Amino acid sequence: MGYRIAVVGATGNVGTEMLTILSESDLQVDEVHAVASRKSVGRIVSYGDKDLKCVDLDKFDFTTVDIALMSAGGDVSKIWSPKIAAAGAIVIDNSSAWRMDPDVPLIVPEVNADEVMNFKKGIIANPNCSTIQMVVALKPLHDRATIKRVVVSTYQSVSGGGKKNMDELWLQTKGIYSNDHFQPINFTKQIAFNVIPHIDIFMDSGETKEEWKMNVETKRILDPKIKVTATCVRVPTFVGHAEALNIEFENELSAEDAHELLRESPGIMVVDKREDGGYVTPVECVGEFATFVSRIREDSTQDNTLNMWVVSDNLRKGAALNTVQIAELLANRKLPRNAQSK
Ligand code: 11C
Repeated sequence: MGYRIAVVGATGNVGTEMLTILSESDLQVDEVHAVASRKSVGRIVSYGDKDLKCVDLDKFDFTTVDIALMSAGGDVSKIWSPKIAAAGAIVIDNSSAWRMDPDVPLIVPEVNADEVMNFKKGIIANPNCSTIQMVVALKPLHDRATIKRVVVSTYQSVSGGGKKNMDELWLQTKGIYSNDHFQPINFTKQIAFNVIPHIDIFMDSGETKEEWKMNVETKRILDPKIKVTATCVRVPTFVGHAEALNIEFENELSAEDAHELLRESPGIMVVDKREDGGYVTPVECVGEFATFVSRIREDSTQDNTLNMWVVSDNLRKGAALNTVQIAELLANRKLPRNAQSK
């Protein structure tokens, strides 16, 4: 018997990707429900070649499903994830609401799959997109040479902030060509033909919450001893986040060995030819499942240190794909059906 799954936030950037990836997954699925806020009730979304009509979150009976894939934002998750868990379904939540809760596992299947069943509250958290692609790339290197410190600069696409941010980039870009000036709405500055070193709110330390997340989430998922310092930047691309990493190790690791190691590691595609175009850029990763690693090289200014470039589809591995992979992990570990189903 297959699982019954609800996708909550089914009309959003990530929700629609969850439905697509779920329809292509090996997961045994009997039923899928598209659940959304009241304003989207009745909207049609695609699940493979089927159409699903969105049903109202306020009215949906979660005792009828085994797993809820949530991508409805932190505020909705804080209210709804405990209610859904109380109805007996396991919640896999894409928001930041539960990531630091010690009773909620924070999972990247390639890195810490074994922690997935420790869901004491019935909730499992999906990390931030920029963290996921970084830890997938760091894990094999850490296992081999023990990472001490990572300095990361991100180049994050506007889709990380949702459809409204994609619309703003599009309209502002057109507006600049047609002299029809479009003031920033969702961004703090013009995003078209510009870059903005500010994602999420400012913290007391002066770093942004996106930068803080990369640090604390990496510690939780990979190793609390690793130091991470980040500068997160929004760039005018639609989908795909890129990251420049500088990684300092306890032990020696050559660029050549890192290249070989990464080539054999799960979820990673190494594209690294030292020639024109011998690396991956965000437009090439769109729709792909892999985390791409390019430009692996030794840092000549410091011992035991490598630089590399990491690119991934933030809506897929950074969000929907990782969530579906967590559901697959649960299925592989024989998650029982919802005990509250009649
Ligand atoms: C962005 N990384 O690119 C963010 C989106 O904590 O899940 C995801 C925010 C989060 O804007």
